[in-house]
Amino acid sequence: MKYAFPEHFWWGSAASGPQTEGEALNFGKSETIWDRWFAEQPNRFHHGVGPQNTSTFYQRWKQDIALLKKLNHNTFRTSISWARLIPDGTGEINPLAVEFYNKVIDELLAQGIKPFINLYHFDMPMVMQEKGGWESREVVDAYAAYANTCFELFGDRVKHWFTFNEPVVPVECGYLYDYHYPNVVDFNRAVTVAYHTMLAHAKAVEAYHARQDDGQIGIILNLTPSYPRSQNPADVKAANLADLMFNRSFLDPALRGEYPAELVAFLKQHDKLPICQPEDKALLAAGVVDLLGVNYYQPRRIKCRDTLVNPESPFMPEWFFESYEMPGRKMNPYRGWEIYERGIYDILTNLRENYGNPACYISENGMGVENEQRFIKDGQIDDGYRIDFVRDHLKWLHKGISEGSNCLGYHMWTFIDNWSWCNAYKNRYGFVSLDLNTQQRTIKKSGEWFMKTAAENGFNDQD
Ligand code: BGP
Repeated sequence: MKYAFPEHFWWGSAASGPQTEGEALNFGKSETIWDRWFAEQPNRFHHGVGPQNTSTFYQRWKQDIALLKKLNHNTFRTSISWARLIPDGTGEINPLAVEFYNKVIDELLAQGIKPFINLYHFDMPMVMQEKGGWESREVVDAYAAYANTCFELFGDRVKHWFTFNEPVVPVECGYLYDYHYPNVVDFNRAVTVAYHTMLAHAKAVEAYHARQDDGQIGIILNLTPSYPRSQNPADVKAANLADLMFNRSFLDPALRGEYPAELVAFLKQHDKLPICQPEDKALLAAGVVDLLGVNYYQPRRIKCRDTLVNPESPFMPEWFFESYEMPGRKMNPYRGWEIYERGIYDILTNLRENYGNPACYISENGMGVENEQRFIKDGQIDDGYRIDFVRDHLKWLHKGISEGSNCLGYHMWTFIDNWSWCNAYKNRYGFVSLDLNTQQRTIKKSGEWFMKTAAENGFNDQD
């Protein structure tokens, strides 16, 4: 069977500044929370590899964009580093950063690749974190000013903007589960961080719309669908709550301009509402996006709790549900994530049926694999498993589109093996492999498959 995609479908991949640029403390860039955390606790990073060099995009941008072109990308997402562009968080602009991002944007356009630019990818400038990070409204305003600066500087050429990538991640990882800096475990503070992030988002959207540029602004959310273990009401209730906390807490304000009443009632009941200002409501309403990016890696399987909560333990989402390990689930053992291709279709269906079928695209999907060197054949990584992964997800995406979903593209995470936060270079995700010693780039089998798929705007089952 032939899986053909709509005309002008976006084929590409996603990356981020902090995971690719390198030169973390050079050319005028100031520290982010990642640079600081690595300096303080290098042991928290796989093999002690930090964010200094990542995949050297700051030097090799031209070569990398040539590779994007070779892979037949018509679109590519990366992010601007706030700490590089405005090293003090507010105020003076770093001219070297302007020069760098201009070169990247211009080269992408010259190669026929539309730049999709994200403004924040987990990379809080340290000076801003010292002011309280997303717990502070001052930082919300500073972010809005930074966003506006980006629109001013690059908006003549960039027509697809994103305010945040996966804004729930810094909330979960930084303020609930001790996976990221600042390693806080505090539900109240997590709620404030989540709320202020969406206020910052709304300010940026409002500012962009006020400019009346001929582009679009969106947000990128990791919409991990919540599947209950069973239809038992206790399991269904548990899954619904997980969905409210992890998905709808960002999806509803982004698409409807307000929080779900059910979530507000839940927070109120537990005395966890953030401090709101009277003007916030109108601001949130102005934050409705033009375009939604959907990152999809894995489903979230949920069951009700089997045990009572220790009332002395910190208040956590898991007071209300547990994750469920479905027997027979298909796993990516390296990342520890379930592979459930149909999830992509379920997300699109939910958006179509419950959110008015917004313009959206798959902004990340991918498979991180450890020790890929073992798959080298004739000098190239023979990653058939990744081809299967992409193809099987694309089939479900295709079905969603054929049923009317307004899904405009598919971006793979990621273009070239890059630095994955605390996992550093443990799991490789790229269409292109990276030799960390020589910085040599080599297209993998999956890259070749994608090259053909993008050129043909689809694939045959046998491809
Ligand atoms: C997403 C992030 C990316 C990327 C990817 C892979 O959550 O947006 O930055 O890293 O996940 O996950 P990981 O790097 O944790 O393996």
